[in-house]
Amino acid sequence: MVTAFIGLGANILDPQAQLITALQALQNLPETRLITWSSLYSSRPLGPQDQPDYVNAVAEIHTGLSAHLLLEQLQQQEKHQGRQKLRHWGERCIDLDILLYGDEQMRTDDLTIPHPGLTERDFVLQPLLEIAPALTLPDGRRLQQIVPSFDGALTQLYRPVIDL
Ligand code: ROI
Repeated sequence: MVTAFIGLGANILDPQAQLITALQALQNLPETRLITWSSLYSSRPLGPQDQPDYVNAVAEIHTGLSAHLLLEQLQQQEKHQGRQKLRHWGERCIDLDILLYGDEQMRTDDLTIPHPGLTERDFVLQPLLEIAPALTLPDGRRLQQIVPSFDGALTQLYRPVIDL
């Protein structure tokens, strides 16, 4: 089993409910257990400003799936929840990103791990710090020492109840 961290985001069609549905779905992926999850956070959009604020969270899973199979499963879940590509960096009803997959570093056409936005975006770093404050990245840097370049005025909302 590999410890992986998943970033969740949404800003249309009841974002909080979409994130809770997606957290529940992580628990139901094959060969996968949901270990813990962060609070939901409200954040200003990175990208075009004429879109609603986002709700973001991070989850920790243990999985027997390879990184690519995990990506496939996450994309299937996004589809299931009605994700449509509207515009580049535009609004979305659910976005599920692999942030970290064990200590792997990889770069393929469809998958870069660690996620390039991980160290840049406060809406990823803050929830990740909430659930894994002692985390060290595959390149040896400590999460706590990273200062994000995008600071979207994050507000911590609440930690949802998920039935495991
Ligand atoms: N902005 C915020 N605040 N949160 C997100 O999850 C998010 N996701 C995206 C883009 C459009 C880059 N902006 C975002 O994909």
